[in-house]
Amino acid sequence: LTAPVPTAATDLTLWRGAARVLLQNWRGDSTVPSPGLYPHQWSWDSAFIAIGLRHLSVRRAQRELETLPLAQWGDGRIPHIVFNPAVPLAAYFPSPDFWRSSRAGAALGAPRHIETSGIVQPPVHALATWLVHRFDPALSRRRGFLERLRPRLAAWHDYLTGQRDLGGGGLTAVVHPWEAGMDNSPAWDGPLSRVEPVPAASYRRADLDHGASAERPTDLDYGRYVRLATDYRDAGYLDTAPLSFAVEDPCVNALLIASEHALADITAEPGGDRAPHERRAARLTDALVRRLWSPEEGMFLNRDLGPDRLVPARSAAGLVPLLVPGLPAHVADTLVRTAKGASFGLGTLPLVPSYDLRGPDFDPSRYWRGPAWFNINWLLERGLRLHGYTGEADGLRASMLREAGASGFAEYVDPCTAEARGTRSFGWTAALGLDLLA
Ligand code: 9WN
Repeated sequence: LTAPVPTAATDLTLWRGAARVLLQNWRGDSTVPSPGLYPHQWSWDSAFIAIGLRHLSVRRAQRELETLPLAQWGDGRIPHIVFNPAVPLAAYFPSPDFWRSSRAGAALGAPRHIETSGIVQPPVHALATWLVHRFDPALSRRRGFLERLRPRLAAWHDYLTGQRDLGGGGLTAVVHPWEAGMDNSPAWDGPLSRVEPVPAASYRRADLDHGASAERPTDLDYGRYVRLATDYRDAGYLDTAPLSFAVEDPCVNALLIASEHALADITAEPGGDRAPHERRAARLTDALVRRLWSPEEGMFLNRDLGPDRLVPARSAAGLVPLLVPGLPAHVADTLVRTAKGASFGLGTLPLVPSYDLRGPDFDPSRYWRGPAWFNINWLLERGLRLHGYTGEADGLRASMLREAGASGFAEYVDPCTAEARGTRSFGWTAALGLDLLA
């Protein structure tokens, strides 16, 4: 153990509970989000988990972040799932025999001996790497932690800002709802409506073995997810192939900007030039505001690159840019006002919901269509602090600490009652709880 164990009784209970989850979900060189529902390594989960794991074991946190890019493809993409070959195929769908990465992705340099998915997830990795480094710089230097990760993180960001600038406007785009990490957000309903679902009988949903169907995406959503993933795979995972789904997401881009700033720090630490990364972060920030800011809604929206227009759905993804350091002050202030308003209830509800409480499709239990998620609330807490909203940040922190433990480290909770939803003993809920406690 590298962190002091807290002395206050309630903190100690939370600390013990969170530590238990992280120890139980550890698989030797990375952490599973949940042993039943998600039994492999997930990309953005690993980054959030490492941020919390550093308080228990810096070595494990470093290992978590080092393991993931071992599965990086030659074109720079870090896959959204790295499959554990010891887990039976039927345990999770889509399984490695669906993605067939080592064959279908061969031309793009997919690893030959590790099976992965072919899509990506939000780039939280450089941010996590920098936070883990800073926690114990001496150990990090001794192990060459930053040296090993820096070129891989740079290639990852080059991929996202290069090949994935599908709209040509200076932002990165997602080609599947799973890539944004908010799988069934109402923000995808419009863009997804153009996608022909595959027949339900052509695959088996393993998620329903572990999760209540009222808390998971619908079969219609799944039919469309599978269609998109199949088409992408059959086109050899090429981003130049015609894509029926391409969206610029404010949360993904905000995380890319935060991570690009972290990459500047990572580069400067051994004496490298931070300027190219700072310049890229500034360009991305300009593009984010130019392409995704909606003054009418007082928040950021998704841009659907098919018709090239903003999607009117108000998802919490549109508040996450609050964590961008160079955001114009009037934009940051407006975001906080929106978060505190009737749509998102910051300061009045236990946690900020994933979707507008007053939106036509709001559902307090169904996954990313309303429930509150701890990673999004952690990002907002960070953003509030960054822009000087200390009181709001303190309130959100206290609430997250209370609900993380009370919910049994739930995957998500009802945003109004804080009742647990989804799976329990969920990796990033435990990790980020631990991080807020420290
Ligand atoms: C698909 C692992 C992942 C998270 C995502 C969350 C959920 C997967 C699924 O679980 O997605 O990637 O099977 O539902 O939406 O954010 O990374 O925890």
